[in-house]
Amino acid sequence: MTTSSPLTQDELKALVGQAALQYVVPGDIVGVGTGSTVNKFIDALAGMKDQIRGAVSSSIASTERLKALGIAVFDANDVESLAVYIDGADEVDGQGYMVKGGGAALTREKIVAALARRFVCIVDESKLVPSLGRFPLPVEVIPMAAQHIGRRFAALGGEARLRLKDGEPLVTDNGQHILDVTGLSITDPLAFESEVNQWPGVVTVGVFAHQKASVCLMGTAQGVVKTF
Ligand code: ABF
Repeated sequence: MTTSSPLTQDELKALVGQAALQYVVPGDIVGVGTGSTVNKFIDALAGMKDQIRGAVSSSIASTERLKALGIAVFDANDVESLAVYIDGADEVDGQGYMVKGGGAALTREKIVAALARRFVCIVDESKLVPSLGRFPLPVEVIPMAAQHIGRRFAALGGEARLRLKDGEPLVTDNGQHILDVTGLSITDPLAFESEVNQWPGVVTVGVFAHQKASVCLMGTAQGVVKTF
């Protein structure tokens, strides 16, 4: 009996990217996230681009990929709401709470997610966690506030590091910086997001609890599982 080799993480991402198409409403404008899993969705979406009006994108990177595939990209201000937002995550728990921002696009992701009636999270099985906090928490900050915010995280037992790119502080699509915070145990994602969101200098915290996922498609060796 031959056993098939386990699927690679890339193949799992392609599986869920394709599976997310079932949530796209023909004739609609689709909310599109950021990251390598979403890239698989974008590539699959191109196969039905004549059935949609276009997309609202959450990053320059996704915008460029969408346009290169001939999919029109609308400004978020051009729409009042979206039927669906498709995005990845760095961590997702069983209730749909997520940690996002590994791709530095968390602010625009949260903005577009807030426009959507349904948030479909697409992940490979490595992203499912019992509770949030294993992945270093991304926080987009106004640069002048970075040290002060880092001290506030230290008071919570966290350690904040400025995200670098080529040895310099990474600058987001919005011109801000990112702190990655380790050592946190996020037992109440809603309360944590509400608390950190209102710290002066915080642009966006990478906990998606108020904008949590309503559907989660997970790529597993057995195929795509709808975990909720
Ligand atoms: C994006 O997807 C980010 O918020 C998150 O960090 C990333 C996950 O990236 P990947 O799909 O490449 O694992 O939405």
